Amino acid sequence: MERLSSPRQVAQAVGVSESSLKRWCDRGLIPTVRTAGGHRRLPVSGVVQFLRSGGARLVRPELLGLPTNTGRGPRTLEKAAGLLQAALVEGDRERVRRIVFDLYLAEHRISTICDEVIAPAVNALGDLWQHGQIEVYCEARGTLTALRCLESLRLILPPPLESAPVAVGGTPEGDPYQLATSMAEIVLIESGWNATCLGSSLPLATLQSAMRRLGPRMIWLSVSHIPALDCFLGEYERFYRAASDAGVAICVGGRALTEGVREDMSYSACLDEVQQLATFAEALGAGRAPDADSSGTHAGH
Ligand code: B12
Repeated sequence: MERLSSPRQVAQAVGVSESSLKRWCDRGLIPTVRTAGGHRRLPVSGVVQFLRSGGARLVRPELLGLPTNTGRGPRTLEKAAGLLQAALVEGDRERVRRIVFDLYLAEHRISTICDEVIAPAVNALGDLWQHGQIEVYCEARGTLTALRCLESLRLILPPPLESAPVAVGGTPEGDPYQLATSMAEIVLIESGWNATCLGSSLPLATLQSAMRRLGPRMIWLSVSHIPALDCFLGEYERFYRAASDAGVAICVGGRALTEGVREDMSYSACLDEVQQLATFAEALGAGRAPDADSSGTHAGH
């Protein structure tokens, strides 16, 4: 359900008069919808896109449901990465959201924020834990905080068009990791897809049922852990063949897909980062054959 604000709330949030705000709406700079009673309402996603294009600055972000002081933090990926790691260690949800939303408002793509800021910060928590520098609860809380932050970022993205191509995905059975597959979902939504992460630790047979019932044009699989390689490769091959017969693209990625494992797999694309997923998806969604070389994509067998 899209979050809507009144013109007064938005005017106060960006520090302009209601009449200036309505003029922006009349010029089509901010999308509006009407309530049953004919009152104007502004989807927060539309206001955020306007802010990203430099249309105005936030004065009272909390009026739009954004963290206090959003819009005043670092706008560069390098500065944000260190700050995010510290906020994740402390499990400070509002600070984590603010850092990530600031980067998004500074017009960084979500795929870039995921690959260059969130993933390295979360991975660093694992290293701190391994070296006895933080408790395991800090690592667990940090991962959960990052997941929640992605979820709240998703809520301020414009919803997919009805004509958007459908994508579904998840992680295979025995793989409990949630963050990378959630990143794939939000990155595809940003790229104009109607994407749904179905969950973690899913038997590939159930993904095959989802393929029949939900009619995706693409399925992504994030593989961070493979409990039994032979079993995975056998099931995966059956799954890939069914998808290929149905004309569904299979995009795979994740740290468990080492060179040796990839050699024994077929796929439409095997990708190392979610930025490459965005490039691949945008080409596929636009009906162009994805360019296997430009994004570092490894074309399938
Ligand atoms: C969070 C976490 C967990 C959580 C996950 C919780 C959750 N809800 O997701 C839980 C508690 C399950 C867990 C469990 C374990 N973990 Co753990 N975990 C981590 C941690 C801290 C972060 C992993 C993560 O989510 N990173 C963020 C993601 C987004 O980053 P990423 O995986 O690199 O993904 C990027 C790319 O790979 C790519 N990508 C990934 N998938 C896809 C898919 C597509 C389609 C595309 C295009 C791209 C793509 O894009 C992403 C963004 O850039 C890492 C730390 C580390 N340094 O890696 C340890 C780590 C992976 N875990 C480790 C260990 C040891 C374990 C346990 C064995 C601990 C234990 N004793 O029980 C268990 C094993 C569980 C299992 N069966 O595998 C070790 C692994 C060591 C090794 N070499 O094998 C690590 C490295 C920690 C460490 N330094 O020791 N873990």
